[in-house]
Amino acid sequence: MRLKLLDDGTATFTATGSSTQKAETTNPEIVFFAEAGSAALLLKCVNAGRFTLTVELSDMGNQQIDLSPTPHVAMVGLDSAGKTTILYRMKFNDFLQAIPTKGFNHEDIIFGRSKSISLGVWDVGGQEKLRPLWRSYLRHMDGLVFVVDSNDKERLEEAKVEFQRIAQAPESQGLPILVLANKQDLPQALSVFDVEKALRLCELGSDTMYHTEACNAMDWNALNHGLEKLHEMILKNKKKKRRTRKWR
Ligand SMILES: Nc1nc2c(ncn2[C@@H]2O[C@H](COP(=O)(O)OP(=O)(O)OP(=O)(O)O)[C@@H](O)[C@H]2O)c(=O)[nH]1
Ligand SMILES: [Mg+2]
Repeated sequence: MRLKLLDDGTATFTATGSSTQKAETTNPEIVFFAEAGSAALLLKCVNAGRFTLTVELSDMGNQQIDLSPTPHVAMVGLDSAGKTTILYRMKFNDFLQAIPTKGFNHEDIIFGRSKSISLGVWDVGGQEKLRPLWRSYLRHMDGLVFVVDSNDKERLEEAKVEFQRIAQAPESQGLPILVLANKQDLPQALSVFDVEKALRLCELGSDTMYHTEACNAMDWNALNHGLEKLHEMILKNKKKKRRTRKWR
């Protein structure tokens, strides 16, 4: 089985007895592997558009490389926090009046200063009866977005309980977290500092990467900045995981 990196940033890999498959790669280490001429690759699994390769390298042991074209994140938070409005702002660059989400919405969004970053976003309904389902969405995710209505002081305690519950769930361990302190356009909105304090972000384990962004659902620049930070953390996390595996 061989992996070949093409000029357009995609990679082809050929499995014995199967046709050539093509996957986008944003993984800089693939360049390294290809340049190192290490072509002993085993296609481990291909499911739901996700590609994982096990790479056998004589000097480094086995490594798994995620060739998924797009990292995936779950976006949760109390009902009416603004999740769906944010999702459609980033997807369609427009304001769409959302109705309460009964299940989930899924969109791939493209952002970044040069519109070069893509992220699959799973926006899960926040009504009380739907919250027990949040955890099940986290299983194959690369990150977590928690949206808070910064103006809704009465429900901040409830937001904290739900935030801590999802952040402490086994499925979230190690996932980078982006907190969107939404609805900053409203006059009573709490600052990032107060939102972080209210959610007790300081109680997250020292190995959990997180970032809080003040935004409103129409503020493309703030949303873009927050999502860029999340994307950076996801890439860092993937690198860290690979390094840990390497030394095991
Ligand atoms: N003023 C203001 N209103 C917002 C903002 N973001 C969302 N809203 C409004 O808040 C309401 C709820 O927004 P949704 O996007 O449906 O909230 P949600 O988090 O998806 O809610 P569920 O689907 O029930 O979990 C809508 O009326 C939005 O227009 C914001 O930044 N500022
Ligand atoms: Mg919604």
